[in-house]
Amino acid sequence: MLTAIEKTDKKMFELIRGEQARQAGSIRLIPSENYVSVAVMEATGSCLTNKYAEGYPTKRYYEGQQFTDQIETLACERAMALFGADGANVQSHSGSEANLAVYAALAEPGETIMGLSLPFGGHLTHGWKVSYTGKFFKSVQYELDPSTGLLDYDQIEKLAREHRPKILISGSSAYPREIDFSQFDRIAKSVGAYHVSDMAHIAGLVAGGVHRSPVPWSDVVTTTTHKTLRGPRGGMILFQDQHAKAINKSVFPGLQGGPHMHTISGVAVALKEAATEDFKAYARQVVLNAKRMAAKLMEYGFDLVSGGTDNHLMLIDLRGKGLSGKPLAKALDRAHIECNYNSVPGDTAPPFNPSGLRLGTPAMTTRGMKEPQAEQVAAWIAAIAENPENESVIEKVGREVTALCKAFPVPEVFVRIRED
Ligand code: DSN
Repeated sequence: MLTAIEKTDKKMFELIRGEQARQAGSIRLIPSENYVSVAVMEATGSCLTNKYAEGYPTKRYYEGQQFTDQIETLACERAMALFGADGANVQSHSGSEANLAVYAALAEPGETIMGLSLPFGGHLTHGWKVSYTGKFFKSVQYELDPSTGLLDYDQIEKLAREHRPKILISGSSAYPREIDFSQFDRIAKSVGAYHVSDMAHIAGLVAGGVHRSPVPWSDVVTTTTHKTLRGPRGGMILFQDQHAKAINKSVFPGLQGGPHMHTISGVAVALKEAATEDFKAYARQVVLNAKRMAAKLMEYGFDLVSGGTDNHLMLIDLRGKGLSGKPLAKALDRAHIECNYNSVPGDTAPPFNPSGLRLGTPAMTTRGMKEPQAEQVAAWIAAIAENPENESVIEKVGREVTALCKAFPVPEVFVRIRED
């Protein structure tokens, strides 16, 4: 039977089908990606995409909110219960918008924000110079200790005392170690700053109890909903009661119009899933897989930033092997192993061809892969890194990856858009 898309738009049908096959047939190691459940996909692809709901539950600017009010309230209640927060806003369209909304709520343009520098693992929106967060606010950036690849809380404190930021940001996009949020809280309090934590990468690990939570140590916590948390793509903000009014006003009407109710319903489903014992086991396995992959990669002679991982990701520093990230990532992609090239601390190579690879285990773990598969992936990466231009090795690895992917199927979604 033809799907509706196939009938209406053959070209788009083929493109979506191609992407679905690509996702099913690749080992996806980009640490910020995952596979959502069929339940999350159904909610996200539901009739809620047809509805405007500007405002907040019971205070909307449009009628017809009999169900949307309940959906948004449910999503907020689940977020607050899962993370132990006083309040939640689930309307941000993305993590970047959530961050900007929070800074705008807590600081005036031109005031100082302080976050981890992008080449050291921070996010663009933590005040990096090309992001508006680095233009609207005065941005001070801390770095990792180049000798250990670790956060240096003494340095952060020194910088905070010197610049006295209005907002101190913790959290990262490429930091493989556990973050001690209590240190950030202490430093922020000592200089009169707000502590904003961006837990986008680790939200699922926090929900699963395998990473300490930033919530008790932060004024405000932002997150995306689609990484380790395994929901649809979106943003979420958790806050202490005292910040509720400012944060909500900043998201709407400050930065956005109507919330994406289809996404919010998918987030609510993902939050329910994240509160289960199955999800706790998933989060544990994500970390076990990452640790095993990291250990194996080091056995194969790779340098890992900070010498390993505590969480879902690792960062290979390829400088010792005389390789750079982009050609190796492209060679791996030809073997259906998907990762991203990334700067490493102290990198002098340009960001478009940096010296590192960033790998993560959330997506492969969703497929049910465990330590033996993590070891196998490390062996394949090592084989291709030996000679990234040897197409016969790449083809051989590619065939083996395809076989492994068949043994660990992904949540089946495409059939769900068939008409019946
Ligand atoms: N959060 C980034 C990542 O880690 O991939 C994208 O903005």
